[in-house]
Amino acid sequence: MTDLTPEQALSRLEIETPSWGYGDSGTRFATFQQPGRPRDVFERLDDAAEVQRLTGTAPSVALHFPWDQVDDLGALRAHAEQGGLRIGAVNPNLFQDPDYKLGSITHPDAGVRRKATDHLLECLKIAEELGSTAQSLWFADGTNYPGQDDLVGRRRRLLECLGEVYAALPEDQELLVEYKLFEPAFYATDLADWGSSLLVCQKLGERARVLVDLGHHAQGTNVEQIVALLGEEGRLGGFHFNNRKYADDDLIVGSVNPFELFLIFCELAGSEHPIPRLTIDQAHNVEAKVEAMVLSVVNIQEAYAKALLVDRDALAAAQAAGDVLAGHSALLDAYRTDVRPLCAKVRAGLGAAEDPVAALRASGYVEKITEERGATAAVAGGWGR
Ligand code: LRH
Ligand code: MN
Repeated sequence: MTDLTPEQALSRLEIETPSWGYGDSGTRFATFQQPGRPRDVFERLDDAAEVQRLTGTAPSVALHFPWDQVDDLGALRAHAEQGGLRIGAVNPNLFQDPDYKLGSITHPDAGVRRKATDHLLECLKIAEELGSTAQSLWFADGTNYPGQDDLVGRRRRLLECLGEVYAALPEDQELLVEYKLFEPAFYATDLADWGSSLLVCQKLGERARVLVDLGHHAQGTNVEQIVALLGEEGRLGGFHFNNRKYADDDLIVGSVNPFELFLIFCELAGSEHPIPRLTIDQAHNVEAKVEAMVLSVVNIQEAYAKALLVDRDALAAAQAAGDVLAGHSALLDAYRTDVRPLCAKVRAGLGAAEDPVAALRASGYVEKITEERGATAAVAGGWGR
């Protein structure tokens, strides 16, 4: 619970955009390239800097390795800082190398586990050079058929590898452990739900916390309740914001279920704990990528603004009195408030645009990068590149 005014709290909101959200992305069916797409991580940072310029609320960028690998990490860090950005969470990639078909840190073969662990240890060093303070870990590890592997054996291998990584974790870094119900594994995913991640974090140590990706739950899951529970345990490390109608659709946050997003921010705004890392994790397969990211930041700002307007005293009184609908209405009143003027005022106060989407369209930025970068590459780059 903050004693800041909604305006003050909103002006302190910081959202992390994903480098891979600016690059090519698609489904198993196709990757459609967009004119003006960034050709390397430096241009992905340029697009992120434009989102920060327009919204004033997106000062950091999450990176993915090796998708964002460069020879000179110092030059990458400097390029980010020149754009008014800092490097956010480092995301190791243990889901594309053919060696990881049957798993990475859970793989039956010790040599493959060694290779996976070495990549995680390398990412600790990469983060140090980039000034990043978080390792954001997602493992595609899982099986497709009963009997394919020993589920307990995989668990022990996972804990052994992560134990080595946690022991090497620099003081200023934390581990964020993401879970996902399924895909690419379709029988058993080794980190399938919040409980599975929480148990791992509790075994590792205080600087290991759970990351909640909004697209990683079974249909009907009450995500805001998971947020409340993990927050109460002091183990809510961060979010991957996006939205879905069916599975891990990675659509624009707030575009399918804005009320759920509002309820998640009600839990965050009502918590004694500071707001955790707020990262967007989306794939803009058909929509304009830079505008999609700008709209996503605006949707998160508005959800938080509405949550900050909840009359907490009225809510608490209704809940204490068992007045069910008075409690519900206390949330509805805030949710139904038009917070666009408040958010516009806060953005203007930060030197950003009152209406970032309109400002982007009027800026000619997309036309400029399309001119500079050319229409599309000969061959689709595939995810994140
Ligand atoms: C997995 C995931 C993970 C990222 C990837 C791009 O579905 O959410 O967070 O590494 O998307
Ligand atoms: Mn994610």
